[in-house]
Amino acid sequence: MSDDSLSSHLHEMDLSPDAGFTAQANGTAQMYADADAGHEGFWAAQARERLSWASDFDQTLDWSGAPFAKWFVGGTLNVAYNCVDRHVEAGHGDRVAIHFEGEQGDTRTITYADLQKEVSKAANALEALGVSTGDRVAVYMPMIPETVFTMLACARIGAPHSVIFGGFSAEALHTRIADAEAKVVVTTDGQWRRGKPAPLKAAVDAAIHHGDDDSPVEKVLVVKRTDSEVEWDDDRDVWWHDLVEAQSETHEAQPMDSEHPLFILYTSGTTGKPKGIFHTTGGYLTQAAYTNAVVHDLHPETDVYWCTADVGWVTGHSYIVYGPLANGATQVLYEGTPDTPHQGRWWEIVEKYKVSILYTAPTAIRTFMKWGADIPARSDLSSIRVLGSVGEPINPEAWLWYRKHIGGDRAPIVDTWWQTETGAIMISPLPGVTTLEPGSAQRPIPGISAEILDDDGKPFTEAEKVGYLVLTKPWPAMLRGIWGDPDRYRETYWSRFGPKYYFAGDGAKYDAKGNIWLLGRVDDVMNVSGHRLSTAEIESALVSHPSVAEAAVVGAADETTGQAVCAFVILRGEAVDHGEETVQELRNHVAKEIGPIAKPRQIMIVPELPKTRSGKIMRRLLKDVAENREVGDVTTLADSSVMSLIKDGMTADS
Ligand code: 6R9
Repeated sequence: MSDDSLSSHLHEMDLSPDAGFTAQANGTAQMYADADAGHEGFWAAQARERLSWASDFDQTLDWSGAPFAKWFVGGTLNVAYNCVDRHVEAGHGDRVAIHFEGEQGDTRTITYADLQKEVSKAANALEALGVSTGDRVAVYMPMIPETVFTMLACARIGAPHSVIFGGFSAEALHTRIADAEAKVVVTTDGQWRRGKPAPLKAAVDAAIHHGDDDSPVEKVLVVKRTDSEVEWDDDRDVWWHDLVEAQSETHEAQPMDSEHPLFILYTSGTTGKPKGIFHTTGGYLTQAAYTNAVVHDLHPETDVYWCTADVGWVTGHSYIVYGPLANGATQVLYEGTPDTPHQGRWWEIVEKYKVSILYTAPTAIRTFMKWGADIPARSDLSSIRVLGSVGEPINPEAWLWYRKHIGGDRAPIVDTWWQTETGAIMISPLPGVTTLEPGSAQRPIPGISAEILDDDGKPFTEAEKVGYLVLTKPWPAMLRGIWGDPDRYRETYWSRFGPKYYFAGDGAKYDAKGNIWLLGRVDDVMNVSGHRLSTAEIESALVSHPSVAEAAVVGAADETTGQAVCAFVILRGEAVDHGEETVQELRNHVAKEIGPIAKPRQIMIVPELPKTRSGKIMRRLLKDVAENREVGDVTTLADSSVMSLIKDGMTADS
């Protein structure tokens, strides 16, 4: 579709809420007014309505130690009890919690009663391995039910988990295990990827035997998933089927303080070192449950919900495990890739389970667009009534395709902006309430306050002017800090515009209707297929290769993945440039250091990098090169001939 026909198409569409939808929607226009009338009162009501507290809280928010928040002070509750036991106690034990669909076609149906037994057994097993309240447990697993059992078992005993995405390398795993000082790692022998088993435990072994460091890991609990050969340490390694299966099916959930740490999740920052974002109990669960109810419009008795994220990312934490299970949802958990065994796999799953709410990422939608609308057309998608998008801005074209080919031209799309740090959805339309605007996340949900600031830190409301998104009031699911590094927390989020504003790191603007449009990161963080990667982290991976002297990484626009990693590399004097072979070697090196997702799409070997007089690499100029644009202003370069050197080198190569 050309831009012209796209905009005329948009003009003709009526995207106001459907009356029938509004009549049954969980979200209401009144909520905005209620939250405006009393921020803390609104959240206190959400906390009491949506969760079961072992003891009620006596203060809603303690902001006296800002920017370190305490929510629902004095209250106690158990997250696993809220996500599992109370549903069984309420008579919903027979309700399906998880429809598991393995990549190989194996399936498992897990009811809430089953879940209670599985989580209890896993909690008993972790305790048998010496885990107690406050100990950290690393989880390095694929998308299988045991992963959910493990996370909930940790929550049950108050042992914060640190889930590490199964696509990360041994090296990345090592850093994260060391930073959190995890006592136990839960993993699998391998994982299914495109019909083949890929090893997983091997990376745990390598992460533990890393150089001369003393590993904090005492035990490794291993689920057999692919039946692959693994190395075994009799003193340290334990099979899940030996230990967990032998445990009692009952386990008493102990109430935790509302501010007890629930999990740590590492995310990329602007420096090489990943940040351990940590979340606590009462506030996090309140907002996860509330947003899943009002933004996804989840009705647990009738909906079948499916969030396609990996549990290794925050979306999997909040919208596979905690939000939906706190609400007693029935959901699909799918292990594999969208094109195994064929490109219609997702749509067959939607048809099979009658999925009514689908939450996915723009990069997936753009991939499906590329594969063609005839593929989803082969399945019956009429069960779908709400669509969600998360991870990066969704371009209007992809929005319209999603609405038309997946949503039957009728399902509202919620474009949800949030971050690992925010813990839960912050900016999004409410289905049944909001008149939708394709491409825009629109406005903060009830209970959340945001502004856009100019370079001087002044809020503005003019349309089409570009500024920085900030959050202006504390919210229940906000991060409580960076694990072990309170200063970095203050510096990263609360200093750019002073201590009053949480700086999200995203550019934003308003349109003439007052909708917020998110414009991508303004810092050195890239967004590749909705995954956050830091330029600094990939640069340090590259320079750790013996042939590399210096490296600069930029995110260049990419039609499918949003951004793609492009690296500019200066080789060491003694290193020989073997052309394509060297490039391949460096790409593989990055995959080994960080993981395949960080593999540069393109590596350009260059003689020099553009630097300012103070020695800062001017990534803006490299981005111009990577995106095949005329190179911008070079006047601040220390040596203005560098750019022509780089450009000449590239034309010679191609
Ligand atoms: C949930 C998640 C956070 C960054 C965030 C922003 C981008 C996420 C978005 C979006 C535009 C949306 N982002 N959702 N940008 N529209 N609906 O993705 O967390 O991995 O921490 O990434 O992703 O740039 O700052 P996380």
